[in-house]
Amino acid sequence: MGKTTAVCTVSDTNVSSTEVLSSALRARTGRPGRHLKTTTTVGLEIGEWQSPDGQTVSVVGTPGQERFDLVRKSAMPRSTGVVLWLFGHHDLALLDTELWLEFIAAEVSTSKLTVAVTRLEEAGTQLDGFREVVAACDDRIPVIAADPRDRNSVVEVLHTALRIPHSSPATEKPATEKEAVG
Ligand SMILES: Nc1nc2c(ncn2[C@@H]2O[C@H](COP(=O)(O)OP(=O)(O)OP(=O)(O)O)[C@@H](O)[C@H]2O)c(=O)[nH]1
Ligand SMILES: [Mg+2]
Repeated sequence: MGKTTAVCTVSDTNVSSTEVLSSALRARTGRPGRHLKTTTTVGLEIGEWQSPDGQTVSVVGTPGQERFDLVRKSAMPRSTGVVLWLFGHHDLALLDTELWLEFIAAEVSTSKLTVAVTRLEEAGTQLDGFREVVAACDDRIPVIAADPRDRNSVVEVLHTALRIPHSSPATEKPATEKEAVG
């Protein structure tokens, strides 16, 4: 959780919004939402970020709800990096992690995956549990704590997702366009 927030926090341009009121969604589907927020994303939201070496990175937020899996599946394959944003302050966070990894691994190579965990401080927990679950899927997947409201934190996630070395960003080869999907 935190995808929409992260895209808006880091984007240098206006982000096209596909947020709807959860109550409107509930009224239409007749099903209660499981999330605690008043809005949820139903399509792709696209922002732009300039990487330190001058490349334009499209930052794409996807819907988090299961019913929109076709939208996620359409965005993931053509991305350079995929970020799984997880809600750390949650009783079922580790199970959630396992299920999402299974879903994503069926769609794209785990070599382009990064896991970002939010609200760890509120949960009073550590990354260790998440690292264990992620390593069982692929121990090369980076796992980091992140706050989508904080630009530096989201930039760190993007560096990790795009495998940009933190110390020498200028060594990256120029490419026409990169894409990071969350
Ligand atoms: N306190 C706190 N709030 C957070 C943190 N991360 C996200 N939030 C808040 O939690 C909410 C997250 O909402 P979104 O960014 O809309 O999450 P999303 O992943 O886009 O959700 P869906 O589109 O429904 O899948 C926002 O109100 C954020 O401000 C965090 O680390 N700490
Ligand atoms: Mg969203």
